Amino acid sequence: NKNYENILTSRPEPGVALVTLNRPKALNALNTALFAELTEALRLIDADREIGAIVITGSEKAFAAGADIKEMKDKSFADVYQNRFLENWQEITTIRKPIIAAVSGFALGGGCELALMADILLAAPNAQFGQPEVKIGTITGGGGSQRLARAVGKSRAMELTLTGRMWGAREAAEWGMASRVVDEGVGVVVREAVALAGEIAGKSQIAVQAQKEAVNAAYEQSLSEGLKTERRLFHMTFATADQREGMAAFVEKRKPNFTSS
Ligand code: CO8
Repeated sequence: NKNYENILTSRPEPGVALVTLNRPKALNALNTALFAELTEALRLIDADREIGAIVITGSEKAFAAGADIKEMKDKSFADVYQNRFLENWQEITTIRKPIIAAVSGFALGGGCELALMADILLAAPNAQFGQPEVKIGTITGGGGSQRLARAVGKSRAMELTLTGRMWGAREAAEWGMASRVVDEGVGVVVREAVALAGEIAGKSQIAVQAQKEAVNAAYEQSLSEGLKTERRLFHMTFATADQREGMAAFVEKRKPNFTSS
Protein backbone atom coordinates (compact mmCIF):
# COMPACT_ATOMS: atom_id res chain seq x y z
CA ASN A 1 0.00 0.00 0.00
CA LYS A 2 1.44 3.31 -1.12
CA ASN A 3 1.39 6.27 1.20
CA TYR A 4 -0.76 9.07 -0.12
CA GLU A 5 -1.44 12.44 1.50
CA ASN A 6 -5.11 12.89 0.65
CA ILE A 7 -6.46 9.34 0.44
CA LEU A 8 -6.05 6.07 2.32
CA THR A 9 -5.99 2.71 0.58
CA SER A 10 -6.53 -0.69 2.16
CA ARG A 11 -7.64 -4.23 1.43
CA PRO A 12 -10.43 -4.89 3.94
CA GLU A 13 -11.09 -8.37 2.59
CA PRO A 14 -9.66 -10.58 -0.13
CA GLY A 15 -10.35 -9.21 -3.59
CA VAL A 16 -11.55 -5.81 -2.36
CA ALA A 17 -9.74 -2.46 -2.44
CA LEU A 18 -11.05 0.32 -0.22
CA VAL A 19 -10.15 3.91 -1.07
CA THR A 20 -10.99 6.48 1.60
CA LEU A 21 -10.94 10.17 0.76
CA ASN A 22 -9.02 11.77 3.61
CA ARG A 23 -9.00 15.57 3.87
CA PRO A 24 -11.19 15.73 6.97
CA LYS A 25 -10.56 19.41 7.73
CA ALA A 26 -11.86 20.40 4.30
CA LEU A 27 -14.74 17.88 4.31
CA ASN A 28 -12.84 15.97 1.61
CA ALA A 29 -12.99 18.87 -0.84
CA LEU A 30 -11.52 17.53 -4.07
CA ASN A 31 -8.37 19.45 -4.91
CA THR A 32 -5.97 18.68 -7.73
CA ALA A 33 -3.62 16.73 -5.46
CA LEU A 34 -6.40 14.52 -4.11
CA PHE A 35 -7.68 13.78 -7.56
CA ALA A 36 -4.22 12.96 -8.90
CA GLU A 37 -3.76 10.48 -6.04
CA LEU A 38 -7.22 9.00 -6.51
CA THR A 39 -6.75 8.39 -10.23
CA GLU A 40 -3.27 6.95 -9.68
CA ALA A 41 -4.52 4.62 -6.93
CA LEU A 42 -7.43 3.46 -9.10
CA ARG A 43 -5.13 2.76 -12.05
CA LEU A 44 -2.85 0.63 -9.84
CA ILE A 45 -5.82 -1.22 -8.36
CA ASP A 46 -7.24 -1.82 -11.84
CA ALA A 47 -3.98 -3.50 -12.84
CA ASP A 48 -3.80 -5.64 -9.67
CA ARG A 49 -5.04 -9.16 -10.41
CA GLU A 50 -5.74 -9.80 -6.73
CA ILE A 51 -8.47 -7.15 -6.68
CA GLY A 52 -11.93 -7.69 -8.18
CA ALA A 53 -13.93 -4.68 -6.97
CA ILE A 54 -13.35 -1.25 -5.46
CA VAL A 55 -15.11 0.75 -2.76
CA ILE A 56 -14.70 4.53 -2.57
CA THR A 57 -15.82 6.27 0.60
CA GLY A 58 -15.25 9.42 2.65
CA SER A 59 -15.91 10.13 6.33
CA GLU A 60 -19.10 9.91 8.38
CA LYS A 61 -19.60 13.67 7.92
CA ALA A 62 -18.65 14.01 4.27
CA PHE A 63 -18.15 11.80 1.26
CA ALA A 64 -16.83 14.94 -0.44
CA ALA A 65 -18.08 18.53 -0.24
CA GLY A 66 -17.19 19.28 -3.84
CA ALA A 67 -14.31 20.61 -5.85
CA ASP A 68 -12.00 22.71 -3.67
CA ILE A 69 -13.46 26.22 -3.82
CA LYS A 70 -10.37 27.75 -2.23
CA GLU A 71 -8.25 26.30 -5.02
CA MET A 72 -10.67 27.38 -7.76
CA LYS A 73 -11.68 30.85 -6.66
CA ASP A 74 -8.88 32.90 -8.25
CA LYS A 75 -8.57 30.96 -11.48
CA SER A 76 -9.26 32.68 -14.79
CA PHE A 77 -10.91 31.29 -17.90
CA ALA A 78 -7.47 31.04 -19.52
CA ASP A 79 -6.15 29.04 -16.53
CA VAL A 80 -8.93 26.50 -16.47
CA TYR A 81 -9.32 26.19 -20.24
CA GLN A 82 -5.69 25.94 -21.22
CA ASN A 83 -4.76 23.67 -18.33
CA ARG A 84 -7.83 21.49 -18.84
CA PHE A 85 -8.75 22.03 -15.20
CA LEU A 86 -10.25 18.88 -13.65
CA GLU A 87 -10.55 17.14 -17.00
CA ASN A 88 -8.65 14.14 -15.65
CA TRP A 89 -11.67 13.35 -13.46
CA GLN A 90 -13.17 11.33 -16.25
CA GLU A 91 -10.31 8.80 -16.04
CA ILE A 92 -12.30 7.19 -13.27
CA THR A 93 -14.89 6.11 -15.80
CA THR A 94 -12.23 4.12 -17.70
CA ILE A 95 -11.60 1.79 -14.74
CA ARG A 96 -12.66 -1.75 -15.72
CA LYS A 97 -13.37 -3.05 -12.22
CA PRO A 98 -16.70 -2.23 -10.58
CA ILE A 99 -16.59 0.78 -8.27
CA ILE A 100 -19.02 1.09 -5.36
CA ALA A 101 -19.49 4.50 -3.74
CA ALA A 102 -20.33 4.23 -0.02
CA VAL A 103 -21.77 7.66 0.74
CA SER A 104 -22.17 9.11 4.24
CA GLY A 105 -22.77 12.79 4.91
CA PHE A 106 -22.26 15.48 2.29
CA ALA A 107 -21.80 14.52 -1.36
CA LEU A 108 -21.96 17.95 -2.96
CA GLY A 109 -20.92 19.38 -6.30
CA GLY A 110 -17.97 17.36 -7.56
CA GLY A 111 -18.52 14.98 -4.62
CA CYS A 112 -21.98 14.14 -5.91
CA GLU A 113 -20.56 13.85 -9.42
CA LEU A 114 -17.86 11.47 -8.18
CA ALA A 115 -20.53 9.32 -6.53
CA LEU A 116 -22.49 9.35 -9.80
CA MET A 117 -19.39 8.08 -11.65
CA ALA A 118 -19.42 4.96 -9.48
CA ASP A 119 -21.15 1.83 -10.79
CA ILE A 120 -23.15 1.23 -7.61
CA LEU A 121 -24.09 3.83 -5.01
CA LEU A 122 -24.99 2.83 -1.44
CA ALA A 123 -26.22 5.64 0.80
CA ALA A 124 -26.06 5.94 4.58
CA PRO A 125 -29.22 7.44 6.14
CA ASN A 126 -27.36 10.73 6.75
CA ALA A 127 -26.24 11.09 3.11
CA GLN A 128 -26.93 14.55 1.69
CA PHE A 129 -26.54 14.98 -2.04
CA GLY A 130 -26.49 18.28 -3.87
CA GLN A 131 -25.30 20.16 -6.93
CA PRO A 132 -24.96 23.64 -5.39
CA GLU A 133 -22.68 25.09 -8.09
CA VAL A 134 -25.34 27.58 -9.18
CA LYS A 135 -25.08 29.16 -5.72
CA ILE A 136 -21.43 30.03 -6.27
CA GLY A 137 -21.81 31.36 -9.78
CA THR A 138 -20.79 28.32 -11.77
CA ILE A 139 -22.35 25.09 -13.01
CA THR A 140 -21.80 21.36 -12.68
CA GLY A 141 -18.57 20.42 -14.44
CA GLY A 142 -17.97 16.76 -13.69
CA GLY A 143 -21.00 15.13 -15.26
CA GLY A 144 -23.71 16.47 -12.93
CA SER A 145 -25.87 17.67 -15.79
CA GLN A 146 -25.51 14.45 -17.77
CA ARG A 147 -25.30 11.65 -15.20
CA LEU A 148 -27.78 13.21 -12.78
CA ALA A 149 -30.33 13.71 -15.58
CA ARG A 150 -29.93 10.08 -16.62
CA ALA A 151 -30.17 8.91 -13.01
CA VAL A 152 -33.18 10.93 -11.82
CA GLY A 153 -34.84 12.33 -14.96
CA LYS A 154 -34.89 15.76 -16.55
CA SER A 155 -37.40 17.57 -14.37
CA ARG A 156 -35.72 16.60 -11.09
CA ALA A 157 -32.23 17.22 -12.47
CA MET A 158 -33.34 20.69 -13.54
CA GLU A 159 -35.00 21.47 -10.22
CA LEU A 160 -32.02 20.22 -8.23
CA THR A 161 -29.30 21.91 -10.27
CA LEU A 162 -31.18 25.19 -10.75
CA THR A 163 -31.94 25.59 -7.03
CA GLY A 164 -28.86 23.87 -5.63
CA ARG A 165 -30.99 22.33 -2.88
CA MET A 166 -29.84 19.16 -1.17
CA TRP A 167 -31.62 15.81 -1.24
CA GLY A 168 -31.34 12.89 1.12
CA ALA A 169 -30.59 9.18 1.00
CA ARG A 170 -34.22 8.11 0.80
CA GLU A 171 -34.93 10.37 -2.17
CA ALA A 172 -31.75 9.17 -3.88
CA ALA A 173 -32.86 5.55 -3.51
CA GLU A 174 -36.48 6.25 -4.50
CA TRP A 175 -35.32 7.97 -7.67
CA GLY A 176 -32.92 5.16 -8.59
CA MET A 177 -29.76 7.19 -8.13
CA ALA A 178 -28.69 5.01 -5.17
CA SER A 179 -29.43 1.30 -5.16
CA ARG A 180 -30.41 1.41 -1.49
CA VAL A 181 -30.18 3.13 1.88
CA VAL A 182 -28.30 1.03 4.41
CA ASP A 183 -28.98 0.91 8.14
CA GLU A 184 -28.01 3.53 10.65
CA GLY A 185 -24.64 3.27 12.41
CA VAL A 186 -21.03 4.30 12.16
CA GLY A 187 -19.34 2.70 9.21
CA VAL A 188 -22.25 0.41 8.31
CA VAL A 189 -22.46 1.70 4.76
CA VAL A 190 -18.77 0.98 4.25
CA ARG A 191 -19.10 -2.55 5.66
CA GLU A 192 -22.09 -3.21 3.38
CA ALA A 193 -20.20 -1.86 0.38
CA VAL A 194 -17.15 -3.99 1.20
CA ALA A 195 -19.34 -7.09 1.57
CA LEU A 196 -20.99 -6.34 -1.79
CA ALA A 197 -17.59 -5.76 -3.39
CA GLY A 198 -16.38 -9.07 -1.90
CA GLU A 199 -19.35 -10.89 -3.41
CA ILE A 200 -18.61 -9.39 -6.83
CA ALA A 201 -14.87 -10.08 -6.51
CA GLY A 202 -15.63 -13.79 -5.99
CA LYS A 203 -17.09 -14.07 -9.50
CA SER A 204 -15.21 -14.42 -12.77
CA GLN A 205 -13.40 -11.11 -13.13
CA ILE A 206 -13.61 -11.25 -16.91
CA ALA A 207 -17.37 -11.77 -16.78
CA VAL A 208 -17.78 -9.01 -14.18
CA GLN A 209 -15.80 -6.51 -16.21
CA ALA A 210 -17.57 -7.41 -19.46
CA GLN A 211 -20.92 -7.08 -17.65
CA LYS A 212 -19.95 -3.61 -16.40
CA GLU A 213 -18.92 -2.61 -19.92
CA ALA A 214 -22.24 -3.88 -21.29
CA VAL A 215 -24.37 -1.96 -18.75
CA ASN A 216 -22.33 1.18 -19.34
CA ALA A 217 -23.08 0.90 -23.06
CA ALA A 218 -26.69 1.67 -22.11
CA TYR A 219 -25.49 5.13 -21.08
CA GLU A 220 -23.16 5.77 -24.00
CA GLN A 221 -24.80 4.20 -27.03
CA SER A 222 -28.10 3.94 -28.85
CA LEU A 223 -30.29 0.93 -28.06
CA SER A 224 -29.29 -0.97 -31.20
CA GLU A 225 -25.58 -0.25 -30.72
CA GLY A 226 -25.82 -1.12 -27.03
CA LEU A 227 -27.51 -4.42 -27.83
CA LYS A 228 -24.77 -5.19 -30.34
CA THR A 229 -22.08 -4.36 -27.77
CA GLU A 230 -23.79 -6.64 -25.27
CA ARG A 231 -24.03 -9.51 -27.77
CA ARG A 232 -20.38 -9.16 -28.80
CA LEU A 233 -19.29 -9.23 -25.15
CA PHE A 234 -21.61 -12.18 -24.48
CA HIS A 235 -20.07 -14.08 -27.40
CA MET A 236 -16.61 -13.09 -26.17
CA THR A 237 -17.17 -14.88 -22.87
CA PHE A 238 -17.25 -18.14 -24.87
CA ALA A 239 -13.53 -17.63 -25.48
CA THR A 240 -12.82 -17.74 -21.74
CA ALA A 241 -11.97 -20.62 -19.42
CA ASP A 242 -14.35 -19.12 -16.86
CA GLN A 243 -17.38 -19.65 -19.13
CA ARG A 244 -16.46 -23.33 -19.60
CA GLU A 245 -15.76 -23.75 -15.89
CA GLY A 246 -18.91 -21.91 -14.79
CA MET A 247 -21.24 -23.93 -17.00
CA ALA A 248 -19.47 -27.26 -16.31
CA ALA A 249 -19.69 -26.60 -12.55
CA PHE A 250 -23.43 -25.95 -12.86
CA VAL A 251 -24.01 -29.23 -14.70
CA GLU A 252 -21.76 -31.17 -12.28
CA LYS A 253 -23.52 -29.56 -9.30
CA ARG A 254 -20.35 -28.12 -7.77
CA LYS A 255 -18.89 -24.69 -7.05
CA PRO A 256 -17.02 -23.08 -9.96
CA ASN A 257 -13.33 -22.38 -9.62
CA PHE A 258 -12.83 -19.21 -11.64
CA THR A 259 -9.33 -18.33 -12.80
CA SER A 260 -10.20 -15.11 -14.65
CA SER A 261 -8.76 -16.50 -17.82
N1 CO8 B 1 -14.00 23.57 -1.02
C1 CO8 B 1 -13.09 24.00 -0.13
N2 CO8 B 1 -13.29 23.95 1.20
C2 CO8 B 1 -14.45 23.44 1.65
C3 CO8 B 1 -15.44 22.98 0.77
C4 CO8 B 1 -15.18 23.06 -0.62
N3 CO8 B 1 -16.05 22.60 -1.55
N4 CO8 B 1 -16.49 22.55 1.50
C5 CO8 B 1 -16.17 22.71 2.79
N5 CO8 B 1 -14.93 23.26 2.88
C6 CO8 B 1 -14.20 23.63 4.10
C7 CO8 B 1 -14.75 24.89 4.71
O1 CO8 B 1 -14.25 26.03 4.06
C8 CO8 B 1 -14.28 24.76 6.14
O2 CO8 B 1 -12.91 25.14 6.19
P1 CO8 B 1 -12.38 26.18 7.31
O3 CO8 B 1 -12.54 25.40 8.60
O4 CO8 B 1 -10.95 26.39 6.92
O5 CO8 B 1 -13.26 27.37 7.25
C9 CO8 B 1 -14.36 23.27 6.41
O6 CO8 B 1 -14.38 22.65 5.11
C10 CO8 B 1 -15.62 22.86 7.15
O7 CO8 B 1 -16.73 23.38 6.42
P2 CO8 B 1 -17.91 24.24 7.11
O8 CO8 B 1 -17.37 24.99 8.28
O9 CO8 B 1 -18.57 25.04 6.04
O10 CO8 B 1 -18.84 23.05 7.63
P3 CO8 B 1 -20.42 23.09 7.84
O11 CO8 B 1 -20.75 21.80 8.53
O12 CO8 B 1 -20.85 24.37 8.45
O13 CO8 B 1 -21.05 23.09 6.35
C11 CO8 B 1 -21.25 22.32 4.04
C12 CO8 B 1 -20.88 21.98 5.51
C13 CO8 B 1 -22.76 22.58 3.93
C14 CO8 B 1 -20.88 21.12 3.22
C15 CO8 B 1 -20.48 23.58 3.59
O14 CO8 B 1 -19.10 23.38 3.88
C16 CO8 B 1 -20.59 23.86 2.12
O15 CO8 B 1 -21.58 24.39 1.66
N6 CO8 B 1 -19.52 23.56 1.33
C17 CO8 B 1 -19.44 23.91 -0.08
C18 CO8 B 1 -20.28 22.99 -0.92
C19 CO8 B 1 -20.20 23.39 -2.39
O16 CO8 B 1 -20.57 24.47 -2.79
N7 CO8 B 1 -19.69 22.45 -3.21
C20 CO8 B 1 -19.63 22.64 -4.64
C21 CO8 B 1 -18.30 23.14 -5.03
S1 CO8 B 1 -18.22 23.52 -6.76
C22 CO8 B 1 -17.93 22.04 -7.50
O17 CO8 B 1 -17.86 21.03 -6.88
C23 CO8 B 1 -17.75 22.04 -8.99
C24 CO8 B 1 -17.38 20.66 -9.51
C25 CO8 B 1 -16.79 20.80 -10.85
C26 CO8 B 1 -16.17 19.48 -11.33
C27 CO8 B 1 -15.45 19.71 -12.62
C28 CO8 B 1 -14.87 18.44 -13.20
C29 CO8 B 1 -14.33 18.65 -14.62
